[in-house]
Amino acid sequence: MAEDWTDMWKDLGLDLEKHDVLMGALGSLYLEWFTDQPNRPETMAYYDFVISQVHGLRIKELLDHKEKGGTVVGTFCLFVPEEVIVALDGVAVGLCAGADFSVPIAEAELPRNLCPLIKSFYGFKLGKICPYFESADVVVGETTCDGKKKAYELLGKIHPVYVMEVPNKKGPADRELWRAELDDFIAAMEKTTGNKLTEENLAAAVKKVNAKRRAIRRVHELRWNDPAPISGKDALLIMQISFYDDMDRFTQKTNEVADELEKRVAVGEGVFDKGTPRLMISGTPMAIPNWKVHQVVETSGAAVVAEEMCTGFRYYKNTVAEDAKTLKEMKEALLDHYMGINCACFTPNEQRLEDIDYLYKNSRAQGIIHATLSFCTPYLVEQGNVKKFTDDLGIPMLALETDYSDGDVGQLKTRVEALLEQVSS
Ligand code: BJ8
Repeated sequence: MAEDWTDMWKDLGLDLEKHDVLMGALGSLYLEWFTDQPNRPETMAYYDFVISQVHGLRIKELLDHKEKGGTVVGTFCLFVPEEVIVALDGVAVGLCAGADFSVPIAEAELPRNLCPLIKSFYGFKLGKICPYFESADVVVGETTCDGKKKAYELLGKIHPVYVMEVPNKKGPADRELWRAELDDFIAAMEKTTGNKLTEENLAAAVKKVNAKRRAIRRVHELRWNDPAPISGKDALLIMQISFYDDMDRFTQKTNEVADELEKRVAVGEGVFDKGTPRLMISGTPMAIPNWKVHQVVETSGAAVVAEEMCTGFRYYKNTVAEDAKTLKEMKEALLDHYMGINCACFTPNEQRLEDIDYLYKNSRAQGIIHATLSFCTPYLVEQGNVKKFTDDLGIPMLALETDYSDGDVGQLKTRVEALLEQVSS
């Protein structure tokens, strides 16, 4: 019989009524969009289990960790150095930020014309519907965009928040700023966790996080084959779950998926027919349960074979150097890694175009969808650079701006179909 987690949710102070509605909707959507995909890799059963327990067993694990003296740290951005959190015996969890359900709750306090990711996470806290939020000892925010920066100010009034200042450029002075921010962050996390950062615990944490990044990369690169051995939707799901799950278990299970996919590739087995049109998606991150664009593409006769986004290539592209010996060298290696994330919050951000080029060619995509969350100024403005770049190379590109509602699904489908006509002509 399925475990009843109601008492745990009550103890966390969740609004049970709202939480039930959310979980009911998530469950039906998942069944409809994921479990019925034809010829799914068998190893995806683990991720089905994780989703079935996303607010149950995993939350129990986090609470057990806290009971043993550990810390839970909530995050929303790749810039928060998870290696430091792990080294100090903390668990980093990506907080709920991808559901339309919590957006109207946030709109009681936030403007309507604001990115849905921000409204979603703020609504989850305000409405008391996210057990990850309620389990987090502290939320670490960042100054990557104005909306988030100001929302953390409000969030700080209802939850413990620590904000890192992320530079806007990548010059020497910016590196200095980020170095000071990293030092302050380490000091703050040492205080929160009661542990001290050492060469040993940081080296072990770097190896652990690198192993996770490499496992995801294995799965994502196997999609470069034709036929793709796994759907884009499942590859995105694995990426999204990487922000929640126990790290060692996730790495092991994701390597098992990669092993299965390698066998499929060896015999030419795929989830789509060989020759199915291949699209790459580039843009803002897609937090659970934001699967809309992938669903539209993969029900329109195409496969998503790569994501140039933080829930994709930007996360696993680089690992942190493992050969640093002293704490000082290790911190420099962390700086190198984090300054290498090509987010649109930087200006200029030309290296993102190199990433797009690399991923497009290697994944053997035939077109690009630039997908941006509504009101995300950095990515919407940068879209112009991407368009010019793809036009110069003769790459078909579709620019989409969308939110978490399903009101535009029909229109998205029509536009994706038009892109596919262009791809196959
Ligand atoms: S490193 S992409 S995760 S900032 S919240 S910028 S969508 S308006 S999420 Fe991001 Fe870190 Fe960069 Fe990646 Fe736009 Fe919305 Fe801001 Fe957003």
